[in-house]
Amino acid sequence: MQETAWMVSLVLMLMITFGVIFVAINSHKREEEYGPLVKRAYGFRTKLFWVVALVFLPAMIFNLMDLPYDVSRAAGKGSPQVINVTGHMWYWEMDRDQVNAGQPVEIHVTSADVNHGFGIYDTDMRLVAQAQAMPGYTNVIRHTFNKEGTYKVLCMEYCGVAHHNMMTEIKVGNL
Ligand SMILES: [Cu+2]
Repeated sequence: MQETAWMVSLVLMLMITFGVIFVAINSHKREEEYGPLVKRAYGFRTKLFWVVALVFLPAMIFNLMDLPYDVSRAAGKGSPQVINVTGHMWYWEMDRDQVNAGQPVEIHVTSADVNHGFGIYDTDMRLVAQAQAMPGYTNVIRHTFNKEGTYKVLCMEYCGVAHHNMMTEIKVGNL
């Protein structure tokens, strides 16, 4: 089996080598023949460039306008409500757990030990926002809670035996 594989690779290597030598020898022989062809290809390339530029540039700008970052920042009258979160094995430490509905919230998520996943679920247990809780790094969630209620926070990354106990709540209401 190994012998066969070796023979096949040897044959392929030889074929590639001969191919490279053939191209190298012939490369400067027929410059005149290729001249018009090259010109045509370059012309096509220029046209293609403009088609791509004219189609994709507006499409890209249109798509970038949909990014939520600017909207969430502009929506806030004044400063956002900041929650600082640290994930521990196996609990969440939050410096506040009540926020106003309809007002932007900025959640700074980090971890004191291993990676955790900070996931926020609404009253129907649908995921509304999430970020990785990483040691030595702070991820920021920008979210505006429009519906009042008690939102559940669950750990979204398995982090040890009591991972399932990493639950807390965020109360969204009218303060
Ligand atoms: Cu966890």
